[in-house]
Amino acid sequence: MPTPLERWVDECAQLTRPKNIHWCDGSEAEYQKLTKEMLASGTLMELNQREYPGCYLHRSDPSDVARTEHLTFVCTSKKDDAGPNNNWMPPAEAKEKVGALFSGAMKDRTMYVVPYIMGPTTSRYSQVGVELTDSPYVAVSMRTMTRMGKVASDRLGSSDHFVRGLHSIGDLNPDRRFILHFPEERLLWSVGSGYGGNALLGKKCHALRLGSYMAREEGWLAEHMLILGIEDPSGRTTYVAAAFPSACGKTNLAMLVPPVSQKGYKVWTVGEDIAWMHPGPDGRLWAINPEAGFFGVAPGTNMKTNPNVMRTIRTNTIFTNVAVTPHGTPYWEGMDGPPPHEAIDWQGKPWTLDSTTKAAHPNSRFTTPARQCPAMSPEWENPDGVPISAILFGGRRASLIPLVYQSFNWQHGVFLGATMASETTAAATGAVGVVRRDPMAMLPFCGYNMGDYFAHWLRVGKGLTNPPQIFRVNWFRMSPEGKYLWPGFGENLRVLRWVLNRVHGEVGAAETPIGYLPYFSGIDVTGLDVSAGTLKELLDVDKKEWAEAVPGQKEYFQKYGDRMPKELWQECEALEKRLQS
Ligand code: GTP
Ligand code: SPV
Ligand code: MN
Repeated sequence: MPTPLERWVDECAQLTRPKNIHWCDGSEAEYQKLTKEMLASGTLMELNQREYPGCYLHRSDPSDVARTEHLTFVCTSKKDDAGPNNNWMPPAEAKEKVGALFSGAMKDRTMYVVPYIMGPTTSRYSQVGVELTDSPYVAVSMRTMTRMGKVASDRLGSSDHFVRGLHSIGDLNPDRRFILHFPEERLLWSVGSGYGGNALLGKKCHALRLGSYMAREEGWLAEHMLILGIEDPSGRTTYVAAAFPSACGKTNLAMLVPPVSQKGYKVWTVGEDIAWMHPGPDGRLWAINPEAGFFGVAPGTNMKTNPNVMRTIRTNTIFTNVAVTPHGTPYWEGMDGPPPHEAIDWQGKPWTLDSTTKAAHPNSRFTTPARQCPAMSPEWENPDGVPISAILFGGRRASLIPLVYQSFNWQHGVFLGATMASETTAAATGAVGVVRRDPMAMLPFCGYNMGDYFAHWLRVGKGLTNPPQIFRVNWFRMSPEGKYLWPGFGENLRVLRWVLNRVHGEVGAAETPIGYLPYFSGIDVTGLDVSAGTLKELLDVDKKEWAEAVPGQKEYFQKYGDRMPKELWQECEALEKRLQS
């Protein structure tokens, strides 16, 4: 009797007609073999193996360098269940239309059967998925990003309970590119792209879009959040989860290195992109990182902004769309030291210091194993997860939003997350720098109607006797001259210290219409180039500006019609009232 997996592989092979089928075991030997084949075919290029052992460069198709939100669909039977936050196609229509693109798509190619686990191998919160792909780059990347191969097929056994993901790079033409989610069947179909979030199906497609859908059914949260532990000088470790939109600072914050001025503090990384959080028997929220690797933004990464990841990516890393120096080492804008006089840019073209174009693509990335990160928490693979004491929501906002403030309670905190907006970045195709609503940093990743998602957040909070405290942060507030007011990166620990103090009831706060703000003495700026005036600007709450912002929030909520929970409307009204008084 064939297993459910064997039957499904067979069905997909009938449709896509691969030349061979390779069942991935996730072994080192297999990784070496696939790498060698990709070096031979030109899919990978060797970097300087003395300086970057086991590191390779991949150049993607120039039209396939970021997530494509307009080609991403949630295919629920009812349109309203996908909500105005998602593109929608009826499942039958989607299967007919995109089935035609899959038909014969793997002719002359190998189909890799990639079983994977999202989450620590033995955790009851973890889930098995299987991705069928015709891209060896995807197969080896999945080995870095997930627990891939035999561990996963062993956990699956002959069970039918796994997320099915069918992926083909197709012809890479954006006109024939679709990223489809069928949450009712726990099924993913992705064709026409080899890019991370579109093609490594365990990540955004499974862990977030299908994950959020399952989380609502089962009473937990699947979120676009980093997870970190802060050990203070007394030896106490407090865990924080933080949602920032794509390319807004999760990886950097997750690996923060305390500056020398912050003696006795240590930050432990648990995750840097996704958190699965379950209510525990103790009434707290417990988080696991479903991933095993980092798919991080390269530009701007250096020994000052993120020394831990710079150390992580020196071995066993695939760089995608970065530039290469004549010395064979990777290069991107914002790397340490003076830029090279010449390089080969991300498209393989000669580049010099005089070039007006970027050497690396603004969304160039590294794929690297988490276990290589020197800051990895000893708890990062704990099957029970870590208990979360604080949740941060942070966007990229030049104005209005203070450096940090705290919600009055869970419901108000959900309102703070729901009204988040942020400037768009190069992580998705489209305009960069445009402020858009991005509730909980989940706009591109919530696999169902966002009105229902807000209601789910409220419900989860009600079930927690010891819920995390909720905060908003903004590292990106600017002076009228367009300069960042806050130094950011390692110095963000000073803000986290205020968060910790609030969580542990160790510091007071000013009650303002928008929430609890730090007193000026609450943020330690000793030794920083941040004047009293600048700190005042960072923490300023301009009642008039806030009053002007509320209609936009209401207009956004209006989109969700009767799916919008009344509690968040009440929060709007309460905010307006507080602003008037
Ligand atoms: P995804 O992987 O797309 O989800 O992104 P991410 O949220 O992990 O973003 P990441 O940490 O890679 O940060 C991306 C960009 O934000 C880089 O250009 C960083 O230099 C910049 N950045 C991160 N932290 C800070 C900060 O504290 N201050 C400032 N000004 N910029 C920051
Ligand atoms: C993001 O865009 O938020 C990422 C990169 O983390 S990707 O996996 O491509 O979505
Ligand atoms: Mn992300």
